[in-house]
Amino acid sequence: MQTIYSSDHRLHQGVELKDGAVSDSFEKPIRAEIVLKQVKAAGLGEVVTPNEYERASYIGAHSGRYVEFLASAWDEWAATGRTCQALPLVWPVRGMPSTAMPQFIDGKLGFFSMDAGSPINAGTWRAASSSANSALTGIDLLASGDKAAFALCRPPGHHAGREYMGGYCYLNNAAIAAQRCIMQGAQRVAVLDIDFHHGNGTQDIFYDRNDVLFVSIHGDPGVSFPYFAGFADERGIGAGKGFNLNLPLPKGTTLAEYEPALQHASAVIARHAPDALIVSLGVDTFEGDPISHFRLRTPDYLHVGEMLARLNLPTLFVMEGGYMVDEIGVNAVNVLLGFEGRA
Ligand code: B3N
Ligand code: ZN
Repeated sequence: MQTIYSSDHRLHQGVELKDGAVSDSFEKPIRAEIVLKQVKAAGLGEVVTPNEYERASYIGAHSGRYVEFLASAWDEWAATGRTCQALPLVWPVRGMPSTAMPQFIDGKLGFFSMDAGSPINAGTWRAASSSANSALTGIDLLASGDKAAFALCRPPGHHAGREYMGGYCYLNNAAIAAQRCIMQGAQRVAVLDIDFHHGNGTQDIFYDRNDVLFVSIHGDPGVSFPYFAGFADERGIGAGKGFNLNLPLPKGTTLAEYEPALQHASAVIARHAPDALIVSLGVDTFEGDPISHFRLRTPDYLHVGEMLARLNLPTLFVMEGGYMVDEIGVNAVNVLLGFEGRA
């Protein structure tokens, strides 16, 4: 399969709060470089750069005003004379009377975010839009007849909701891809999220829709980020009722517990009979991941890929998390090799 990759991701390096101090984020440029190196070492297939797309291509998954905010946030922040990364400080939590979008950048940062995990710097928009363009290019490859494609997206996307950034995410690459698929005439799409963290952003975007099924296998949000979404009783709303499935698993989950959940997810996806499958591929389910709590091992990822191949659907893999940088490449590429029957 082809890999879509843009070196623009290097323009973005975030910071985050760790134990009360600000330091470089776990989500760093070397992650994508290590995955790319392994794609080449394994001979997965051609590596191509993403096509350019209009900003309007992100609308549908996101609101117009959120996309405009992201595109202009750095300039608005820099216009105040600050050169540090732009971070939110105030959020509109329960009970606050105003739901209006603030006029000033400091207010907008809180209005359009779920946490302080997605700082904005001079290169963030370029990196985030190139990342989304990689996912869009992947959908176009499927539309032209490719059986599978790998969008090596960075920054990741699955925590970004219709109108918010968070958890290292800005544009929801998988959701933007799913929306394009529908716009191109697909009747039904499925998004399967196998990152350790619940894809709250993707859930948010499709929660009231029955054309895009969202299934997520993730760490129990009672004890893991994002804490406020990802519980089993979140099944969708209105027309979307029954088209959202969360399969939270406990800390310490190994392949023995993971496999039945993936089988269940696969059966539900097969029943939806989608025209395409989009896999939010996070490998922070790995036993050595520094911020996650599952215990999958490197060979397990081959098996995960084999199981996904049994769905026999045009499939776009979209890179999400994974922070054990030495192993992120081999683990991610193992899913793809397993999918291609090259285990
Ligand atoms: O959850 C965390 C976190 C957990 C453990 C940590 N240790 C043990 C150093 C540090 C941080 N942080 C909140 C931000 C997590 C964002 C997750 C992004 C992701 O991979 N999504 O799929
Ligand atoms: Zn994750």
